This record gives sequence, C-alpha cells and structure tokens, in this order.
Amino acid sequence: MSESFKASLHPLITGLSDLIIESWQSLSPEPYNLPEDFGYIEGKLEGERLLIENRCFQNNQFRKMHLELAKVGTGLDILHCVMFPNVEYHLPMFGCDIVSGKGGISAAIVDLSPINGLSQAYVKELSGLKPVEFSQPRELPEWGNIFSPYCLFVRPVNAWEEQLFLQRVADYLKIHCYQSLNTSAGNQSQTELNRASQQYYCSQQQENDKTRRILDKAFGEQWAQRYMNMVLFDLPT
Ligand code: 18B
Repeated sequence: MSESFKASLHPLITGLSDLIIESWQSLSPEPYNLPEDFGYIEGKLEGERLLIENRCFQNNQFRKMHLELAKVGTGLDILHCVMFPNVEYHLPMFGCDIVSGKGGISAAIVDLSPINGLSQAYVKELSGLKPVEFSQPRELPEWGNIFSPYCLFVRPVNAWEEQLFLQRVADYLKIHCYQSLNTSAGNQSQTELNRASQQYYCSQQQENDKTRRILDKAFGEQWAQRYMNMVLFDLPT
C-alpha cells in the first residue's frame, strides 16, 4: 500500500489499517490475487477522484482476508475489512467499516458476525470483554440482522472515543486470530451450514445502498455490481 496514499487518510483509518495488517501476521498469510487486477482502482465521482487500494491474503482458515482503503476527493475516507472463513471451519465473519467525512468519522462498525451461530468459545471471550460506552451509538439498518449482539456501531466523537474503538477492534482481532488457529475443519454437514450462512451474510451486505451508491456514481452500475459480487462480498464456492 503506498505510504503517501495511506498518510493522506484519516488517522484512525491509518491506525486500524496498521493494526489489521499486523494482526494478520500471526496467521501465516499467503498472497491472494484479486480477480481482474482489482488491486488499485481509480474512478471519478461527481468530478472528484475515487482511489481504492486493496490488500488481500489467505491461509488455511480464511479463504480471503481483505483490507480496502478508499478515498473520494479530499472529503471522504473509507476503510473496509472482511475476513471470510473457509467454509470447512466454523468461524464467524470479522467485519469492520469506517467512513470518515468532512465532519469527522460518521460510522465506525466492527463485529464478529455469527456464521451458522457463534460458537461457545467466541461467546465466552466476547462477553468477557470490559463493557465500553460511546456517546453516539448508531442504529443498525434493516439488512443488519446478520450482526452479533457484540457488534459495535458508533460515531466516535473525539480522539478518546476513536482510541477506544481501535482498542475494541484490537480485542476482536486478538480473539479471532487465536480462536481461528485453534479451530479444526468440521464435517460435511457443518460445512454446508457454514456455506449457506456465509452466503446469507454476503447477500445481506450487498443490500447496503450507501456503499453501492458511491461505487455506482464513480464507476457505473455494471462495474459496481461486479465489484460488490467479485471483490467486496463474493460468495463461497
Ligand atoms: N458505508 N463502505 O466498505 N460495511 O463494508 N457500513 C456506509 O455515516 C462504503 C461493510 C456498514 O446506516 C456509509 O451512514 C464504501 C462492512 C453499516 O444505512 C458509506 C465501501 C460492514 C453502515 C459507506 C465500504 C459495513 C455502513 C454511510 C467500499 C460491517 C450503515 C456512512 C470501499 C461489518 C448503513 C454513514 C446505514 C455505512 C461506504 C457496515 C458512505 C464505498 C464489512 C452498517
């Protein structure tokens, strides 16, 4: 990821990006090549440049670990991250999205979303974390029935809340990396349930009109549809 691009983004996005990449080092990540050279993308949104940089890895437990940083003109920075488990493993979906506009960060969300339910090990770890409070919690949209009770969705109002959010992402990643390395592949019927559940997660995320609208406007509807299908929320095969 180019340093100058990264440096131009909101500091919480830069900090989270470093945190995510560093935590993946414990997972023996192998490179994952995105289809059709979707690594670095440039478009135009209402006369403003839209830049997207993708980093993508895989390992035994995860078919795809995707981190995307995007910048629209000078006013909008986005971090998007999803870890897609291999369907043989009963693991939740780690997802994180940060949207930073002219007035600061409007949306910060992180979750370990249940896939075929959340295992007892995860429930134990997540419910053991110290409770946190944010002054501006946000309400999930209708398609958000995929998220867990531990989903954190807020508008952080100051640097202190931004750090609190970053710390929570660090906690979730630590739990997830550790648990994933200690989870073995399941049997055929569990695998099928995991697959169906991951397909449902991806199809619900595709209902996020706020993401789609930005991509539509910058690259056209057809390209946006392909990008959402093939890069952001591709279904497990
Ligand atoms: N997303 N987000 O990733 N989205 O990708 N995002 C927005 O203040 C992009 C994920 C989520 O209230 C907004 O409302 C673009 C993942 C939720 O209706 C914008 C990309 C998760 C909302 C974007 C991107 C996720 C949301 C509006 C590709 C969760 C609130 C900002 C780079 C794990 C939806 C605002 C609502 C909002 C844009 C969640 C502009 C372009 C992985 C719940």
